[in-house]
Amino acid sequence: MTRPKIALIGAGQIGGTLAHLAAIKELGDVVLFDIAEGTPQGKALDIAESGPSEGFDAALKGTTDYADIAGADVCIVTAGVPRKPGMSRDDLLGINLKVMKSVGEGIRNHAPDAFVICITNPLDAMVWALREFSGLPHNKVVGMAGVLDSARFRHFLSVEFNVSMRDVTAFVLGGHGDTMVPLVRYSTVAGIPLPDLVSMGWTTQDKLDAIVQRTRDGGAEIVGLLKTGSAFYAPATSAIEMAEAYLKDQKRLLPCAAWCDGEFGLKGMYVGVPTIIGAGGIEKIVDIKLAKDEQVMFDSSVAAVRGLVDACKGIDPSLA
Ligand code: A3D
Repeated sequence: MTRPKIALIGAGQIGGTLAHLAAIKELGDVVLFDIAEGTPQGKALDIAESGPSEGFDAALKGTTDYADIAGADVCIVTAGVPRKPGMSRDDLLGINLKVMKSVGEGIRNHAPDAFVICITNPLDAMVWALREFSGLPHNKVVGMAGVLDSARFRHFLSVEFNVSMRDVTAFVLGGHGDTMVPLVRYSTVAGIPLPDLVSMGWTTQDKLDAIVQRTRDGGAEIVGLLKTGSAFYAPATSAIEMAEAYLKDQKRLLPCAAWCDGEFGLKGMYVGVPTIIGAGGIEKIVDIKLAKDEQVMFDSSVAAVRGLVDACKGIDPSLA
């Protein structure tokens, strides 16, 4: 039996971290692709040389030739540009849309059977465009955002409650932007919902509101600190969690930007919703019922995503 093949399109900050994690976890052999000659080759060799100390068996190859991703089981896309301080994710739209066109064509021509995870921002619009350009089935193309946003929420909650983050579950839905929807009601410490923990005096509503806002601003907080780019460790870890769920048929329930065709009352669009990921890709969208205030937030997030998709159609008429 051969090892799975994982193609990473974009060998920048997230791409390099993805390659290192995939190798350490022995998820498969890794191909790092980038247009910047030398970067993918250099990172692949550097990571391969960490193998003897770490003790992993995985082959790593760096390339600028799409032919090398042939037959990939998973493609994770980070190609494009990240934010700088003062920029919103939406400011990246024009540049990254062109990148999605070339990446989509590369995947269509060389790895049409792959499970594709998009990370490039603005996420919900880019995963839509990548699906359009690649022509792959909708259940095999998904965006990573909810796992990361939920992980940030979980981290902040575990610090506030002084409990292991393993016991904190949290859910963030909607688009990956300022309008994302952290679902307080569905977030728990070992099954105890956050509103109950407020009633029990574990925290106050004001503190919880501040954590929700910090989660929404989680990406900008890191951009502000780094100044030269955006977060990459936690984004890479989140995408690896999704790739592993697919490769090992784990049937994980993870919030992802998935194609909704009726679910959540949406007809034909990508947005962050709870999904089940297994060997069939996105095997199911878990259509939870939202409370009135949650629905209002979700609707405004959906409207923001629709605006970005319309902007893509305006820039590239082939998408209209
Ligand atoms: P960076 O370190 O700049 O890496 C991007 C790489 O893409 C560079 O090495 C480029 O050379 C390469 N690239 C550019 N154009 C192409 C092309 N046409 N084909 C192949 N490669 C190309 O950025 P990064 O790794 O920090 O971030 C990558 C993307 O992820 C950005 O768009 C970020 O905004 C986004 N991001 C998303 C999240 C989410 O949660 C969704 C979180 C963090 C970053």
